[in-house]
Order: sequence, then structure tokens, then C-alpha cells
Amino acid sequence: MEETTFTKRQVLRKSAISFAIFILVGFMVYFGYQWVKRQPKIAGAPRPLRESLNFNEQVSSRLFDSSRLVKEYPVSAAEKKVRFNGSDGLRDSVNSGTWRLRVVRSAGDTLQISLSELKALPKKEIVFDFKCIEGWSQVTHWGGVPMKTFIDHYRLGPESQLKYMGLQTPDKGYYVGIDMPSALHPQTLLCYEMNGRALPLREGFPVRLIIPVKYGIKHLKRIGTMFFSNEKPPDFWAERGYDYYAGH
Ligand SMILES: Nc1nc2c(c(=O)[nH]1)N[C@H]1C(S)=C(S)[C@@H](COP(=O)(O)O)O[C@H]1N2
Ligand SMILES: [Mo]
Repeated sequence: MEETTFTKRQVLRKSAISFAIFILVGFMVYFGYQWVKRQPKIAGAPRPLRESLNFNEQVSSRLFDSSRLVKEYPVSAAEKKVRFNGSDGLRDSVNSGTWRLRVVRSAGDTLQISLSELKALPKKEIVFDFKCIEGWSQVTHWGGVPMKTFIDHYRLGPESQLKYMGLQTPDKGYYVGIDMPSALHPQTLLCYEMNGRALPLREGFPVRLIIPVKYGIKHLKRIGTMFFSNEKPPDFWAERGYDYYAGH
């Protein structure tokens, strides 16, 4: 077998080359980062980052298969002490008797739906692993009317042909945009129960969104208004630089 030996000169040359590459890559990372920071911001994130988020969104939504279900657990696996996170849009008081879900069909044509009307529709319960983008997750138990059932019952078929659903709290302090395939996913609920009882105030009483295919940021608590649009509706955390799609 032939042995390869390097002369001292060759070794020196190789180390010099590796060192030069190391320095060059270092400069590229540093100036690349400076360049990204100087780029104009688009919807809360520097342009190159927003563009890659949008690209990821295109890939994820093409791969999205609405018949694929998020894993469900037995009720016994559900956490009794549910974590709470975020109270934007929850600071005013709310009265379940006068609260209405406002559904904007078109300008000047708004449905006003009461809590008891929602409760009269077929109910579905789900126990799933609720994931927050901050890094925690919890198996929790929710009940409400599936969004798809609600859309069919109120004959919102034409509106649901649009690309997005927008949701806002009554005071507009928190708001999200949801791509329509995720809004109509069979596990997405207009939720009014947690652990078999009325939603606690801080968990979004009287009605919140539960959308297991998305991270926590999209599970808007205390829904006031629902609307439909082909443009991306304003989104609280996307405006602060997070991913708009937020699926997992
Ligand atoms: N109205 C409103 N809804 C909200 C938020 C908020 O600040 N305000 N925070 C979101 C985030 S980041 C998470 S993780 C979940 C947390 O839901 P929980 O408080 O029921 O655990 O609610 C989401 N919905
Ligand atoms: Mo979150």
C-alpha cells in the first residue's frame, strides 16, 4: 500500500488555505447579517427573512393535507392545570348574554350569533397537544362546534371560497389571519368549553378558536368578529416578525 506523506511546505500551504477560507466565511456571515439588518422591513421582518417565511408558507400549504389529523389523546391525559398565555384583547369585561359573534358576509351584511345559538349546533371535543411557539406544549381538552359545521349551518359556503379567514377580539386588541384550508380542517373548533366546563375568562370566554394544526399564536381567545378575504388579514404576531402561516 502506498503511503501518502506531505512535505512541511505542503502542510503549511494547506493550513494557510483553510485559515483563509475560515476568515472568508466569517466575513460573509458578518456582512450578510449586517446586510439583512439593513433591508427594508416587510410586515415586521426584514425582506429576505420575510421572503423565506413566505416561501416556507407556500411549501407548507401545498403539502397541507386537510384529511391528515393531529394526534388525539384520551380525556384522562388532559392537563387539569391549563397554562395561560397572552391577554391582549381580553382586558375589557364581557357578558355572555350580550356577547355576539359578528360574521361579516359583505359590507353592511353582518350576522350576529349568540352563545346559545352556537351551543345548539353539533358539539365536538378534542384532546391534543397544544403547542406554543415559545417552546412549551400541553395536552389539553376542548369542546365546541367544528368551524366547518358552523360554516355549513350559516350557509357561508361562498365566503369560504376566499383564501383567508380573519378573526378579531371585540376590542380589536388581538387579531389573526388563517388560511381557509386550515380554518376548515375537521379539528378546528369555535370552542366554548375547556375540561367539560365553560371557558375560563383568561382562556377566552365565551368563545375562542382552537386550531390544532397551528401554533398557539393562532388560537385567538374571545372572538368578536369573523370576516373573509383574498388578502392576508392583519395578524398580531406576524406584524411582530413571526411566521404568518404558523403551522406545524
Ligand atoms: N385574545 C388573545 N388570544 C390569544 C393570545 C392573546 O394574547 N390574546 N395569545 C395566544 C398565544 S401566544 C397562545 S400560546 C395561546 C395560549 O392559550 P391559553 O392562554 O389558553 O393557554 O393563546 C393565543 N391566543
Ligand atoms: Mo404562544
